[in-house]
Amino acid sequence: MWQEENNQLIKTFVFKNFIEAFGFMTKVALIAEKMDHHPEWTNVYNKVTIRLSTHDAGNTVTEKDRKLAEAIDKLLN
Ligand code: H2B
Repeated sequence: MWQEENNQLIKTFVFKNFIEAFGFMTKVALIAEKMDHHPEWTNVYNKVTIRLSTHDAGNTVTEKDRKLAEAIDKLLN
């Protein structure tokens, strides 16, 4: 579940290993570029934490963040 806190949508994804996590990040990167909407994220080995907010809207959560969150979730089903 994406949690909304401090004007960000936040979710942590856990994978088997680093290469699975990085593969996921690669797919997210292509989607983000296509949507011209980019994540703030951290990766530690098999975990990827994504934080979404819209910088152009003063770092608030907008429809763009919700759309990107939905597109990211779809990668995993
Ligand atoms: N990503 C995010 N997360 N927020 C933005 O406001 C944003 C972005 N703006 N990616 C886009 C790029 C903008 O800077 C470019 C010029 O379209």
